[in-house]
Parts: sequence; C-alpha cells; structure tokens
Amino acid sequence: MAALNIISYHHSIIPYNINNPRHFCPKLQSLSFKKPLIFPAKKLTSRVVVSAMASGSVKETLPAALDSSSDPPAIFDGTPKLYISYSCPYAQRAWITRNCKGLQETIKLVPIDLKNRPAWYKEKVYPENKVPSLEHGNEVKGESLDLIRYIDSNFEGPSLFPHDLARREFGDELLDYTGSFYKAVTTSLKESRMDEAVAAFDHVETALSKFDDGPFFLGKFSLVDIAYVPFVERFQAFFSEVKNYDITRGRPRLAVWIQEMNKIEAYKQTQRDPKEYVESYRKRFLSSSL
Ligand SMILES: N[C@@H](CCC(=O)N[C@@H](CS)C(=O)NCC(=O)O)C(=O)O
Repeated sequence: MAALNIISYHHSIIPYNINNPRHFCPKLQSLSFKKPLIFPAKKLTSRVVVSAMASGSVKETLPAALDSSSDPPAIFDGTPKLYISYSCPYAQRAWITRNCKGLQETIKLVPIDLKNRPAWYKEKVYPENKVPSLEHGNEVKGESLDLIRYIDSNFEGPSLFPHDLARREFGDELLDYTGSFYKAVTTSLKESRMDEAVAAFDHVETALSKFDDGPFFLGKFSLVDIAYVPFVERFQAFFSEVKNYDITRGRPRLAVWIQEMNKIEAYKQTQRDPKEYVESYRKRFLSSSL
C-alpha cells in the first residue's frame, strides 16, 4: 500500500505527539482567531496520517525537460505519463496530486520545455499542445482540475477529496472559484489596482474559516488545497516583491495555511525559486510599464 510506504519513508512526521496539537503545529497556538484553531485529538490523528500520506517524501531526481531536439518517450507503452512544464501552475496541480498519492513510481513525469516544444507532443500526445496532460491506458487527458480529480479517483493512494456531502459541496464550489480567483487577482495586476485582488484574498481567508478541524480549506488536506497553492505561491511572491503587499497581513488563516502547505513534502518538491515567478509575472502583467 502506497500510503504506508510513504509513512515509513517519511521520518520527520514521527516525532509529533499526535495527542498534542502544539507538537503538530506550534505556531497555531500563538495566533488569535474567531474560532480557536485547536484540533480535537481524534480528528488530529487522522489529519497527521493524511498529512503523512500527502508528504510524498519519496525523494525524486527530476528529469531534464524535453525540447524540440528530444526523442519522445515510449508513448502508449502502458506506463502512465504526466506531461508537465516545471514552471506551469496548472501542471503543478497534477504533479502535486501525483506526489501526494505516492505515485512517483507509477506515473512517470515527463517535463516539456514549453518555449522550445517538441513537435511530437502536439502530433502524438496532446493535440491541445498544453500542459498538463496525462497519458493513461490508450487515452490522453488534460485540464488540470479534471486531471487532479481523475488521478485521485483512478489511481491507488490516499483519497484526496472528502466523502461527506457538506465538504464535497464546498470543495466543488471552491474548485469552481479558482478561475474567478485567478482572474480577479490578475485583473488587479494588469490594471494596477488592488481592490479586486484584495477581495479575492479575503474570499480565500473566509473560505478557510468554514471548517475548523484543520487548517486546510476542507479541514483536512484535499484537492482544493492543491488547486489553489500554485497560484497563491506565485501571487505571494509577486505582491510582496513588486507591490510591497503581504497577502497574509490581516489574514491569519491564510498565513497558517501557507505555513502548513510549506511543510508538505509532496508540494515542496514542486516549488520553484520565487524570483522566477516574479520575473515571469512582471513580463506578463506589467509589460506596459517596463
Ligand atoms: N486550463 C488549462 C490551462 C493549461 C495551460 O494554459 N497551460 C499552459 C502552461 S502554464 C500551456 O500549456 N501553455 C501553452 C500554450 O498555451 O500554448 C488547465 O487547467 O490545465
């Protein structure tokens, strides 16, 4: 079982005393919230396990990105393949999901150089010519939000979407909101105003207070956290560096969420140097003022 394997690989979670919330996350206790952020021990037990399963702490040597001079991998040879770009936030969603489920040895990572794309990618793999895409069986599927659900439902490993109806419904709502979140923040950037971005970050802060049995959107870690984190990671770096605006200021739940996300090895392995994000966003959203 993949989940147990990961727990045994991931020694750093073992020292936590699962009966003591402070050991799980000491900093949670020093912040003040409308709802206390102390998680009942019985719920915490399952959270630690989920967090451990989501650790993805099988260390992986990342392959070099394939470009126009590279031969294709053995397409449709029966090995599931996740085509990504290391810098793409949409691809990062699928990559984190694969890591969280402990599928590093099941789903092969195939990074593509999007600036110098191999012709075979569009011709033989994914006619949309975008990343991410997943080759599984005789099919290739795309669209990050569909893919993370697909990987969660069609591969082994811990389930990353809750079973209870209230959480599922809120999860669906938040997954739907990711597009509006991105649009609101990037519109603010393009138009050099803060109002829409501030409202979008406030929306996230409010969403994080809905379930108080853990610091994640649905209480426990889920696909919703995976869907948001690549964008929050980029926005946090850009707003801090370019707008001198700390997106966590006055948003204690967002601050704790980022802190907790940064402890998840499955996600950490997908992070890039924040300077890269800042430069890329500068070109994309501030080009007229350069
Ligand atoms: N809606 C798609 C967006 C994917 C996407 O736009 N990926 C970008 C890289 S971040 C891409 O492949 N761009 C190449 C292109 O548009 O030609 C998803 O959620 O997967």
